[in-house]
Amino acid sequence: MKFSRTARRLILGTVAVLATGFTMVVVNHAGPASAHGSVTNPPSRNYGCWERWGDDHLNPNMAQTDPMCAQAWQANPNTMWNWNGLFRENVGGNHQAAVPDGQLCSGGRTQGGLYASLDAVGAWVAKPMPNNFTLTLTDGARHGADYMLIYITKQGFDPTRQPLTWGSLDLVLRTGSYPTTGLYEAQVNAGNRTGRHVIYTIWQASHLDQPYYLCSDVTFGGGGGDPTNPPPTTPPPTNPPPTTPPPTTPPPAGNGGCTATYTKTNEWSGGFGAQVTVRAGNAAISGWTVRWTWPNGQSITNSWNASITSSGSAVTAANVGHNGTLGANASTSFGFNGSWTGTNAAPALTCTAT
Ligand SMILES: [Cu+2]
Repeated sequence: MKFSRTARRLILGTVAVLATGFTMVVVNHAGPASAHGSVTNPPSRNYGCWERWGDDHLNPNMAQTDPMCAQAWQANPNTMWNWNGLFRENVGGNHQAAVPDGQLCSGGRTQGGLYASLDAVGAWVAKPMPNNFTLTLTDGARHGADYMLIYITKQGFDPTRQPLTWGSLDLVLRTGSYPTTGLYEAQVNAGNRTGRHVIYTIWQASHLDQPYYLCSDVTFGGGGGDPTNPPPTTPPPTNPPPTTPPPTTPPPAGNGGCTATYTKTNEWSGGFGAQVTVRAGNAAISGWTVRWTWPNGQSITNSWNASITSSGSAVTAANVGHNGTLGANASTSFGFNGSWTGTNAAPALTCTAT
């Protein structure tokens, strides 16, 4: 059996938890090394914070680029190290009785309130998703699933300003059972929702009466964008084609260099999502910086997997702790959401390796 990157980081997390002593006894029925699970795509709040910042959680840039993760790390790093332990037991299927309004993302302040910071209302980094998507739950303990219940916030609800309540959710899918493979996928249809939403997943594990309560922040395309803005009078196409198709073969980079490729992944009225792929040249690199100037005054609202600073239209995106080292010809990516008006053309990128 091989140790995935996740497993290795989990072991590091275990060391960190052990170092804090008694906390682990309170929050883990079998210790983090036994690994339970969470929704990994679209990432749950604490899994996302762990994925983006786990190797770099003291980075002061987090407060600006990912403020909700910053407050969660500040409240208790174990919320992230134990991203797979957000469960209750013996609920008997009465989830709404066990988990009060305003506490949905912490499972009703389960585990002694270890996950309370996940209920904080604000601009959690949201992943752009198509309206039909595959939700993935990763279960390191292979508990299986009796079912998953997948809810999505109603159109018009603003998770950046309103606490999540049962009344703000629609149940969109109740799955059947899953065998103990450790990977549970569900095909989810978000209908014609647009803009920011929360996916709320309840995973009923099969080995015990042990449900997990998992919030994932997403944006849906197809129009709308910021829910505080009036809806567009002409609905944009549900799947706007990217204006700049990614090149099939990245241009070569010199020894020690890198290249960066911009792909607009989604666009709606006033907003868009983009991904930048960074590829090392013919030699390994230990860090990278991508720079560009927005051609149409676009601006970045939130980002992940890069440390981004802007000065006017000029943007500098540097690697974070976990994605700076790339082998020869290896690649990584970072992403962001932004806002635009008028024209939303792709910028020209430059990549500098260190
Ligand atoms: Cu478990």
